[in-house]
Amino acid sequence: MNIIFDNNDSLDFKLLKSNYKKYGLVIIKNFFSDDAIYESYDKDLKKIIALVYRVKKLKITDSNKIINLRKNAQSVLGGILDLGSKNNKILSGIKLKSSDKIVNIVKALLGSNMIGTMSLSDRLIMATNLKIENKWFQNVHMDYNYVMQTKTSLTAHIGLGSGKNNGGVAFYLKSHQIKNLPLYKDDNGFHQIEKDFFINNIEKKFTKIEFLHQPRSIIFFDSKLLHHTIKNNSNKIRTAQIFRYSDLKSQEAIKKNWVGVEPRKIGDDYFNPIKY
Ligand SMILES: O=C(O)CCC(=O)C(=O)O
Repeated sequence: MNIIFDNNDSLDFKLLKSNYKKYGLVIIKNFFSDDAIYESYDKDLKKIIALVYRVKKLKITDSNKIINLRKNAQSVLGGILDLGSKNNKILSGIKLKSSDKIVNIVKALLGSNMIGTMSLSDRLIMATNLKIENKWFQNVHMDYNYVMQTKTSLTAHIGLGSGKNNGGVAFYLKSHQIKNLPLYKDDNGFHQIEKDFFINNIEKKFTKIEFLHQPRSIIFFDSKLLHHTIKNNSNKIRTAQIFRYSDLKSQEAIKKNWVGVEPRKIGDDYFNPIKY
């Protein structure tokens, strides 16, 4: 099994593709070991945090800047996370999303030279070890249900920041091959897998791997691959950026006129849209 690669190995796109097809994912450590576009986005995120501390009068009860925002200024942190999400609104983030380094691998994995993205599909994560994070905890799911448009699509999950091994993502290898997953929507609108099916047909049958957060790494995974968040139990922030890509030439995308899910409301708290 070869799922985890290192950017120091010369990357063989054919090998990446055959493993991606088989297991539903490939992970490349140190992918951004020397990458000005990545650095620029990572720096911008830090600058935005520094900016809000300069210009807003924030209550300070924790020395960690992001934990402090989570504790004392939810809407400020929500606004920052929203800048990197649904869809990314920071130019250095948009540049990273469309950088050749990423897109060339996406083209190879999806087998297409016409790559697009889906509405609502970017997500910036700054996960602390606070209990409130449970609100955004992603239980076992596939991304396709949330982005739609086409199953010929993938998620790129990028490790940012400096914290390491502070939570991460777990994947059920080969689960992208499951047909007709029985799902229901829970009270929060999340797609849950029927419990018995999950225990008997997923937990018992598919191998799970856990990839703990590593800055500068990238994970490419099929949007049908089942995965879940691993909680951050450390006092270091887990900063990650998710970008999603699709094959605009796929039959499904064309049939649907490329429609995916539509953006709903703005802000971290979807049920309380910002008032003007
Ligand atoms: O917590 C993570 O990094 C994974 C999040 C996730 O699975 C998602 O947003 O679809």
